[in-house]
Parts: sequence; structure tokens; C-alpha cells
Amino acid sequence: MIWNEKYECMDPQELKNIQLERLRNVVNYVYEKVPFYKNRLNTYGVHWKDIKSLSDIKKLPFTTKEDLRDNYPFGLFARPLNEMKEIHVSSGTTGNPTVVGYTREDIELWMEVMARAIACAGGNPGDMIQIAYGYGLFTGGLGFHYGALKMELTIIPTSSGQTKRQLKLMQDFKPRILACTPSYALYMVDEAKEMGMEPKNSSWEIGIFGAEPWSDSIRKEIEEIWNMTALDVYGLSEIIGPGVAQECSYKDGLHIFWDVFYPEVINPETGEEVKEGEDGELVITTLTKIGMPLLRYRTRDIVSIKYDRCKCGRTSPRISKIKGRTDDMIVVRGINVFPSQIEHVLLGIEGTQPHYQIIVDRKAHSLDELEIWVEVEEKIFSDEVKKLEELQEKIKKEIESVLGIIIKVKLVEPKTIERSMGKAKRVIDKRQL
Ligand code: DLL
Repeated sequence: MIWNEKYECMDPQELKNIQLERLRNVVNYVYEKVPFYKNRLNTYGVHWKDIKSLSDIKKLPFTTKEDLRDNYPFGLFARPLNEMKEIHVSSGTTGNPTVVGYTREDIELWMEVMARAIACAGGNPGDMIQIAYGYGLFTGGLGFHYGALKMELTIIPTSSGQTKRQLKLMQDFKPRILACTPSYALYMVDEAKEMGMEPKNSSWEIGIFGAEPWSDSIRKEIEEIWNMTALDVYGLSEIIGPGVAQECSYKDGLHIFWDVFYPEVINPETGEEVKEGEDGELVITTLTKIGMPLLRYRTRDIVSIKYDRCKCGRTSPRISKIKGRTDDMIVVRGINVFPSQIEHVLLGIEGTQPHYQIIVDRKAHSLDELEIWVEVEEKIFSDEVKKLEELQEKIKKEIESVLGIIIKVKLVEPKTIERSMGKAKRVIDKRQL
């Protein structure tokens, strides 16, 4: 079903008129309400009246994660603290965490976009959903919860963890929808087998997976093992949480809810918009948020965008799966390496498991070293040494040909690499940069 046909299927020209009006309003609103934006807009010499067409968005300054950190904790709030009904915090690796505040209107917006997302993935009112994203400061659990409430689903709020109980509830209650990170969907496979369950007989028909990068090969893997349709959901706390974009059953990109989240894709170095279909950094302007609206927020996520109409009837543009981040790119001996490139190779090689870790190190006075730990299937590990060596060599060769640098590969036994119930940590950078 389409949750909000009016907006999701609106003629793009008509929608653009609404976007323009909303854009002008939000620029005026943040100018009046957020001193940070007042200063910034003054510095850029731009006023809401200068926004005469959507392409004038280019005149506006970008907002970055550093801006949020510098104004920690509440400096970007546009409403007084007592109007904020909920505050979420996104963990960062360094410095202050990023804080986001939601007014009642913002929570309603979140419910709306998450209801759209669940419907877009094939959910219907009355379905049962198991929400195995973490509940708490992370936006995954509560975001799904709000959308499911709005859609009138029956919610099992398991949160992540306690996997055996999670699986028992699935067996006994028979939820149709599972929402969790793709890593957790894989993690649960081993536990299910240990419990003597046959994953293929799971009650889940639809999985809504996101919060971390995952490839089409992982999708195939999850779909086969659990016998379900696996769809991608994208979002980030700064904008709202999950519910920024969602894949439909055609699996041809993620529909971005652009009547409320205005997308641009830019060259991260120059800031200029890239052509349709080209890779670049996704930048989002919130058009209707009240508590903490953001102008041209740099997500650091690399995507491409396309504007042609999808077979499902929605008229919104679709972003590709997230291809990487401008900041999780590792530079090893001057070469840019994305974990997704390595994952892609591994998934094409028979005998390996979708569990891997990338270790970057620099010994004193020597060059950076890239080592990849790959789990291999039980049966291969018990094979003769020669077979293992051949596999190791094959992986090494294939990855080297993609990356163009010499690497090391270590094959490890099943279940050696730490599993994640939330977002997986793929890269361990031991260099002191
Ligand atoms: O991860 C919100 C979310 C929860 C999305 C549940 C989907 C499902 P943050 O913790 O702020 O918010 O992390 C946001 O996670 O900028 C991306 O780099 C990454 N990310 C989110 N969804 C996807 C996805 C939530 N589908 C950051 N594919 C984003 C790849 C994703 N990366």
C-alpha cells in the first residue's frame, strides 16, 4: 500500500511548488529562531527573499556535524527546551555527541514518514512487527515504533539483543515483519541453528534493514537464509532517524520523502551539484521540522540519485544504496579504500562468510599495512591446508586487483570475528594518524 498517496504520488511540478514555499519558510524560520543560522546567513548575505526558485538553495550555507558539535548541546534548537518532547543522541567516535531535539510536531512527522516507510516495504495495518533495532538514544527502535503505532501494526518491541528470546518470540507469535540491522539479521542465523531451528521456516516475510551499509549480495544471503524479502531503510538522527528514504518491492533505489526532506547530491570537494546518476555526497534540508531544522546538512553518505518514475507509482526520486561515506574511506598508502569494495569481492568468492574485518596498521618507519580477516565456512576450515592456502591466495589476488595495493589476508574460523547486534564495526585503524 501507499501510505500517503497525496504526497508520495504527487506530480513533481506541483510538489516542487510546495517545496519552494517550504524552503522559503524554513530559511526565514531559522533566521528568526536560531542565532547560529542568523549569523551564518548574514555572513553569506542571503535572506529568505533571495530564494526565488529551488535552485537558489545553492546560495545557502551548508551545515555540518562539526556545527552541531560546536553548538553542543542545544545550540541549534529553534524552540525552547520545554517544547522538546524527546531528545536523541548519536554516538560519535570523537568529541561531543550529536544531539537532536523533537517537538510534538516533529514526532508526528517521524510517525508519518516511518508509516510511509513500513508501507513502502510492504507492511499493512494489522501486521505484526518485531522491532529488533536498539531502543533508547539510538533512533532505530523508537523510530520504527512510532511508525508502526501510526500504521496500527501490532508491535513486539524486543529491541536488539537477547537473541534466543528474540527467536522464540518469533516462533511463537509469528510476526510478519522484522526490523533490525542487516548484521543482526545475519547474527541471528547461527543462534537459530544452535537452537535447532530451520531459518527458512521463519515467520518473517519482510525485513526492513538499515542503519549501516550492506550490499546486494548480503541481501541475497539474508533473503535465502530466512526466506524473506529484505529491503533497505535509510536515515540519520540529525535529520529525523530512520524514515528519510525507503526501498519498495521493486528494489530499484530508496524513495526519499522529498516533500519534507529536500535532497541534493554534491561533489564533496567542490560543493557543486553532480549530474543525475553520478556519485556524490547526499545533502538534506529539512523542509518542515520545528525543533531542529537543518539547512543543507552534509550527511557524508555517498549515493547517486535518479528522478525517473518508479513502477510502484511513487513519484519521488530514489537514492542508490549508500555506497560509502566520505569519512569511512580509508587512505592506505595514498589509495582510497572503501570497505564496500572489499565486501563485494568477498561475497563473490565461494567458501567465505559475510563476516570480515579490515585492519590497518603502521609499524614504526614503515608503510601502512592492510590486513583483511575473513571467516571461512566450517567445511573449508577442516579441509587440507593446501585448499585453505589456495583460497587465501585467491582472495588476496582478487582484492589486490580491485584496490591496486598489496594486502595481507588471514582466514579465520567461523565465529571468530565479533558479531554485532547493532551496527557492525568493519574497520580497525590502529595507525596513529
Ligand atoms: O542509523 C538511523 C537509522 C536507524 C536508519 C534504523 C535506518 C534504520 P545514526 O545512528 O545517526 O542514525 O546513523 C546515521 O548511518 O549517515 C549512514 O552513514 C548510516 N546508515 C543509515 N542507514 C543506512 C543504510 C541511524 N540503509 C548513519 N545503508 C548514516 C547504509 C546507513 N548506511
